Amino acid sequence: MPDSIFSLEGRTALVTGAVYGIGFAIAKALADAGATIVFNARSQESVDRGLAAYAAVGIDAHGYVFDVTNEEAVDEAVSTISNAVAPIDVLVNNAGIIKRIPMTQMSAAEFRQVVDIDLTGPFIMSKAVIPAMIERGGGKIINICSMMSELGRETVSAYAAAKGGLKMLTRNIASEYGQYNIQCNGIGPGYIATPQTAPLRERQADGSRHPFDQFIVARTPAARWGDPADLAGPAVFLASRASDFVNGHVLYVDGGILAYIGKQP
Ligand code: NAP
Ligand code: GCO
Repeated sequence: MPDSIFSLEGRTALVTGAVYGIGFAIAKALADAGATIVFNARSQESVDRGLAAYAAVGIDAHGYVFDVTNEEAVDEAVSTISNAVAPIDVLVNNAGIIKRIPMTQMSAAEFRQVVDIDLTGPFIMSKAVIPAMIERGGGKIINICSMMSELGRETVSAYAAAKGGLKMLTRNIASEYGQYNIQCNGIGPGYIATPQTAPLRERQADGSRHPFDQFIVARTPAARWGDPADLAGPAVFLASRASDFVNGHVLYVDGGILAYIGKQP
């Protein structure tokens, strides 16, 4: 329904790192709402894999090869996309990595790599698209945050620092550019079943569930891991006119984890 406040007809969305996982699910949701989809990956092989995946669900997506930490490549890609496809109306900063290493065993280089991709990448991407959004009268930026934007846990110091920073970058972009009708919000997924969390869900040698798998199910009121499709509605909401007065907010899509002390043993 083009006149729906949730419609993305006529809008172009760039979702970073959206060949699979959460990024792909969000891009599919935005496409289903009418958006033209652009995505990136770090290799042509990955882009080709993504194009095939989108085609398989009827989406004629546009794929570009660039690393979100490479400012020159990002600036060139945003310019190319604007000319070859359309100016970017919606940016979803999804690309991200995690390293699960006890902090005292993590090298500074490993820490910097996580922060560079998960925090500096969204800065570089947002800086690249905001000037044209201002010229065009507005835009939407959605940063994919995390439970680790609010909580810590063992072995994820770099990731938590980056995602905590991403929450504040979200608030600062909202503060600095809200006057130009740019809304910058976050989505904070809970524990979602994707390749990134596969190690936390692997079956044990005896066939039992991974202890972390059991922990998350006990810690989640919904008593399940999230599916990437659970993020579809929140993403469409934050990309659409329906959220034009929502700014600097992180929408947690976590099945209730942040509200819950956890099931008693
Ligand atoms: P994923 O399965 O590991 O996918 C991450 C994607 O980002 C991959 O396509 C990856 O491409 C891409 N990427 C990584 N570094 C990149 C870079 N420098 N430039 C461009 N693309 C890059 O992760 P996911 O579970 O879908 O998570 C997506 C986002 O949600 C991440 O920001 C993650 O932190 C966040 N998140 C995940 C969960 C969860 O439970 N899964 C929960 C909360 C937040 P390659 O294939 O080339 O590596
Ligand atoms: C971990 C997980 C989490 C999820 C997500 C939770 O090792 O704890 O990977 O960090 O990826 O960020 O919201």
